[in-house]
Amino acid sequence: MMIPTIPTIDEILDKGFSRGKKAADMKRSERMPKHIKGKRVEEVRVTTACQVIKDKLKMILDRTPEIEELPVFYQDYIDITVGVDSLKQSLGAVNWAYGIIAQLEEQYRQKIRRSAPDRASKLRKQAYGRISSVIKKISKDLDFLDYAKSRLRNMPTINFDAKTVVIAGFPNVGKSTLLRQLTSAEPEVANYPFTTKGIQIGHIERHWNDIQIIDTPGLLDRPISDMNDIELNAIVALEDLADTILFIFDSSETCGYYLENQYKLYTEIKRIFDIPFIPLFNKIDLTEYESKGKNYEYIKGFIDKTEDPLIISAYDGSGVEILKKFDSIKKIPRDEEEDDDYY
Ligand SMILES: Nc1nc2c(ncn2[C@@H]2O[C@H](COP(=O)(O)OP(=O)(O)OP(=O)(O)O)[C@@H](O)[C@H]2O)c(=O)[nH]1
Ligand SMILES: [Mg+2]
Repeated sequence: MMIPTIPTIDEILDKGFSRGKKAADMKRSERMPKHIKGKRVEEVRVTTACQVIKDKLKMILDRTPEIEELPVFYQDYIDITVGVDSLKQSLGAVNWAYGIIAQLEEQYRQKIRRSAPDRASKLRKQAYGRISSVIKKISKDLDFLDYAKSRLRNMPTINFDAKTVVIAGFPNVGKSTLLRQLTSAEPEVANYPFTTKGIQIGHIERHWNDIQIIDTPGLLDRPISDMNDIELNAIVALEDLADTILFIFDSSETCGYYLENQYKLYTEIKRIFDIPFIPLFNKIDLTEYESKGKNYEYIKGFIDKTEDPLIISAYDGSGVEILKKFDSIKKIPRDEEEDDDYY
């Protein structure tokens, strides 16, 4: 998705110059007075090379979508992954090169036309030198675009019409396990934190409605400004996509984090996002909560502090209970179209 295949500077120049040479050879085989032909050959060599190079650059610009026209989620995703400013800067450089090559094409076409026949080939060489140096100047930008292409290759495909549940919580609490339970998606599950680094999506159908369930990387209870890029993926999904947040607690604390810290994150996220929440206490099978044994009071303390929580083990078939909660989800309108139309 997103960015087309990016040629290297050598590919661009080789292609341009070899096509220029071919066009010159063709011209040379035409019947024409000699003193005119020499100049025509060089002229066509320069203009063909420029056109081929311009086409290559234009292809990059045309096939890369306007970043501002993308849904906000994609803009934020690109920003976290490669940086919107860097991407724009590199595209700007390609556009700059396109403009300069177009100028050189026109400039040298005229110069060669007006030159003495024996100077034409010298002018052509001069043009080639200048073309090469322009393309070499955008070498780093082409490298960056190629890097951006590979980083954005796995950009998730979002259905912006579907009602969307975003699963959030501390690392290792069972978010991906739950997504696997609820949908046919197969996110990686592992017994260590930060297994999920990007965004995973599963779909279910409820009463003919598509519900999109998004699994996110784990969050820690720290300010957004201290979060790493992996965590920011989760924040962006909450901010741009969530119609409901399914917040997972690990009631067994086997994830390695205290319920107290998990609860702090829960209240913090609740404070930031004005979105309905479904709190869910997971891994109850690892506790003695149900038999009212050890730690019962401790866990109950947290359960009682949350509103209408679900208490489950993602391992058993507790999906139905959760799905029922999804029936009341309402799509939250987001102001993607805050542009000119209204003014
Ligand atoms: N016993 C038990 N283990 C569970 C339950 N849910 C998840 N686990 C285990 O907990 C570990 C973490 O599960 P994941 O689904 O990878 O957790 P996550 O929240 O997606 O983790 P990150 O992506 O790293 O943030 C895995 O070893 C799971 O098998 C549960 O209900 N009961
Ligand atoms: Mg995960």
